[in-house]
Amino acid sequence: MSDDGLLDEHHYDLTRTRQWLEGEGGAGRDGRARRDLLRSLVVAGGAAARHWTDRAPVRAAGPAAAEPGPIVKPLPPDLFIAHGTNAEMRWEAMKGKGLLVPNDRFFVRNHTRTPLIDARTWRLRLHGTGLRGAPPAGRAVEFGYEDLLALPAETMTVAVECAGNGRSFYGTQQGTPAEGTPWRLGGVGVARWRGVRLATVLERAGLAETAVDVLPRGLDPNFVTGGVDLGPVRRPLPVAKALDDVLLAYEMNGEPLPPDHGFPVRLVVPGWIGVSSVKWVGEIEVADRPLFSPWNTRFYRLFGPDHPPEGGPPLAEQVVKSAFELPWDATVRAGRPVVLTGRSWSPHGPVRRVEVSTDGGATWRTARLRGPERGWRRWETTWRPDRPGPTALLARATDASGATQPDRAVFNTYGYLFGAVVRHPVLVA
Ligand SMILES: Nc1nc2c(c(=O)[nH]1)N[C@H]1C(S)=C(S)[C@@H](COP(=O)(O)O)O[C@H]1N2
Ligand SMILES: [Mo]
Repeated sequence: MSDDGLLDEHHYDLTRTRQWLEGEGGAGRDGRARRDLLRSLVVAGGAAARHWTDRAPVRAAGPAAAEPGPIVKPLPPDLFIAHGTNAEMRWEAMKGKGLLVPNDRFFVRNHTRTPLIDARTWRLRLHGTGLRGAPPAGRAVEFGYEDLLALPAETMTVAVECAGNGRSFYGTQQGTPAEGTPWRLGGVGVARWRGVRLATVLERAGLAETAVDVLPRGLDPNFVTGGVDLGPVRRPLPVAKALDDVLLAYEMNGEPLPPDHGFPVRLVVPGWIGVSSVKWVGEIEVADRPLFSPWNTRFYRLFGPDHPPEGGPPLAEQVVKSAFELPWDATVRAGRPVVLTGRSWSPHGPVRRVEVSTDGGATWRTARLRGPERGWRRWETTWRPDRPGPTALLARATDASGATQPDRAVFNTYGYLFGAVVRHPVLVA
């Protein structure tokens, strides 16, 4: 049914990219001319998404007063940095907090806007050639919200992190700005997700032995870029990963999923870049052949001078990162001890060591690791700043596999996977 090697995202993307280039993949409803992949990054034209214009309109919030914003929850400036349709968590908002990021300060990454969906009429529709049923179209199976709640539930505490988290440092720290939302380090959050294993739903829908890929689609408005309608956010997953540890989550930190985080149901795909965790999922295509969408061909692959001209090697798992729970450009008092706290995380395994420099990287000390690791690890170290003036705080984590944070990240046009040590500016006064 599935190639276990496809559990590894790097291997998965390499395999799928090769298949795409060789014309093996199913075009299906997501078909795009393969030459598009070989064209420049910003495709000017294309017949991509005519199919998607028949989608149901988004239900607007309440009576047609003011047009609702792209994000529904309040975004107080002490908790968030606004970036258009996205909102970044301020790291100082995690100081003194437990392991989990409370829902009121969890970052939001919307390609368009948060749809308001009525759980009573919402359906999850599974269809495609990877389900047992009459060929060639397969059959459609539907689940309502209550149907999912009635299935065996599972809970997992994992991070969701945008592949572009840290993107702004390609510009500010390395002098090579990348296009896209200029996240600092707040495009990540850890929550306790509860829901049904995607495996359970796939099995109940009649997963065929021949199934290869699943393609979840969001119910948010179509993503239009450069005048081209690319359809709803959707990104294929190999069946091996779908059956392994993917959750169809309906709860976040003990509450029903908030609208901005995917109500009524979203995917949570542990260890994989954030875009895999499709929010507001309404439909899952299950296919007996590889599937493609702009989100695993045009976007979320590595392009640029240090990468092959056609793009790639594509995105692997996230990279090791660290952040201080401190305002950007914080001021600290000279001559007084200050407890520096932060968190580090890795997709490869537990964080084993965190080193901190308070003098711009000249000398390093080892931070104390605190509490359990779930999603990330908290740490702290005491610093007694003496000399007044500007300095930079640096934190560098190493995980159990030996993976650590380099001084520089290899540039890519879209600024994904910034894993280098970040220089956090601080003023000693
Ligand atoms: N339907 C849909 N799913 C989506 C997105 C989106 O715009 N639409 N954004 C993706 C991206 S790029 C990320 S990083 C995560 C962010 O999840 P959050 O907004 O709950 O933090 O959702 C993913 N799922
Ligand atoms: Mo993302």
